[in-house]
Amino acid sequence: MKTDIRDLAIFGNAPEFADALHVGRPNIGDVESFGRRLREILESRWLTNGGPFVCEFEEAIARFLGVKHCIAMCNGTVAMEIAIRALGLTGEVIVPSFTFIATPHALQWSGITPVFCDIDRATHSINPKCVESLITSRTSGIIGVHLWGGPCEIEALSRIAEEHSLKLLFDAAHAFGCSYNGRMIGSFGELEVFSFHATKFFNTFEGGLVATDNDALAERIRLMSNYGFAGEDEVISIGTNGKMSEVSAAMGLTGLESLEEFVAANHRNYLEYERQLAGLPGVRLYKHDQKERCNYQYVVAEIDEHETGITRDQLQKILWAENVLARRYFYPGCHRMEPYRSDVSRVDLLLPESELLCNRVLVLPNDTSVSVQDVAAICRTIRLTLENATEVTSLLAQRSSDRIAAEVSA
Ligand code: T4K
Repeated sequence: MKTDIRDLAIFGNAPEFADALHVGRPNIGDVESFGRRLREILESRWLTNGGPFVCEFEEAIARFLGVKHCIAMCNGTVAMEIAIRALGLTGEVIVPSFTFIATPHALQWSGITPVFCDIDRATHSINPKCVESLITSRTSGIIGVHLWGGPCEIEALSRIAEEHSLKLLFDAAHAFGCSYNGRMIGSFGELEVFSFHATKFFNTFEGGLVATDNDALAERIRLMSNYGFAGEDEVISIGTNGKMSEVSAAMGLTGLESLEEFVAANHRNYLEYERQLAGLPGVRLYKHDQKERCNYQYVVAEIDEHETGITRDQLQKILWAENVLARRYFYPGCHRMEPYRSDVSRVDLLLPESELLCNRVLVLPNDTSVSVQDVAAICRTIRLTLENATEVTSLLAQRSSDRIAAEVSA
């Protein structure tokens, strides 16, 4: 156990963890159960194209979410692109910048301009007041992102969408197993899009899904995800290949059997992070509404360098040296990534809250491979660093000037 900052790995010592702790280590579920399904797939020689496991998976998810239609897809990004096209979105769509790049990219890829909107400090999600100020005659829709599994302000967004006749859809990539006013996320807006990527707490290796209560829309999306095929050799719409494979569905069905266990491990660790970091000046954990269901996957710490005396990036480097691969999701913000940052029409873009969070957020490891003892050790490193911030920063400065001197003399 490290009790002196001179023991930190960044100053040349052994790391706290021999094996890296990741943000996004997949939860696996019961290997035997998956193995049985895999054998069945191989023996049946039915590997994809709406096979029995995909059908079973879609039905199971629809029951779990309490939604009429679920269309499983190869990943969340393609699911979003198909959803955008099926909804007939055009022109401009309002979207937060503080999200994974897939959200605006799905629009841009479809020839639609993502109009970046600022977020609310408390929810980290799109701010309905900012949404209203961005609506123009070209706006066709709004995409809310339930960031970290915390629901957007769904009622306010629904009101705005209705008043302006806009389509409202949600990127629910983080929100599988989460609720809003007691109702599972999945049936709000026109549709909601999930990601079941390996790094999500519930995964299908790669995978995604569109959930909707709208019969006609579901039909269109299903057609589009299979090239528009309505029969053996009849194509009735534009389409692409968005299909989920049988092996992914088998992984999903296996994961569903352990879902409660995954959430329980996440929640246990979340509470431990909360306990261990309590009272540490300048560190604030993103809080979930206790009345709602939540998957507790993302443990999101805001590091306020004015209070901690050390920057988020310095803390990240210290943690990485200890083999704790904490992530700066979603730095530097989509608007500061290509092709958006070079777009001259965006030079006046002001997103103060998004900028602030992009520079403060550090996401900490949390999954079934992370133990309570691991969490305690991570938090000890954070506490040791922040409680000695002045000394740590001067040692870091010393270390970098020594390095420069060594390079110059080499
Ligand atoms: N909307 C939102 C809000 C999203 O967050 C995402 C995806 C999407 C849409 C799009 O859904 P998909 O099309 O992906 O279904 C990761 C994921 O690739 C991405 O799916 C996810 N969001 C995003 C938040 O995280 P990276 O670039 O951070 O991944 P990477 O390769 O650095 O992996 C993260 C950590 O996980 C690493 O430390 C290694 C570890 N890892 C990763 C994989 C793939 C493992 O231990 N095992 C693995 O198999 O984007």
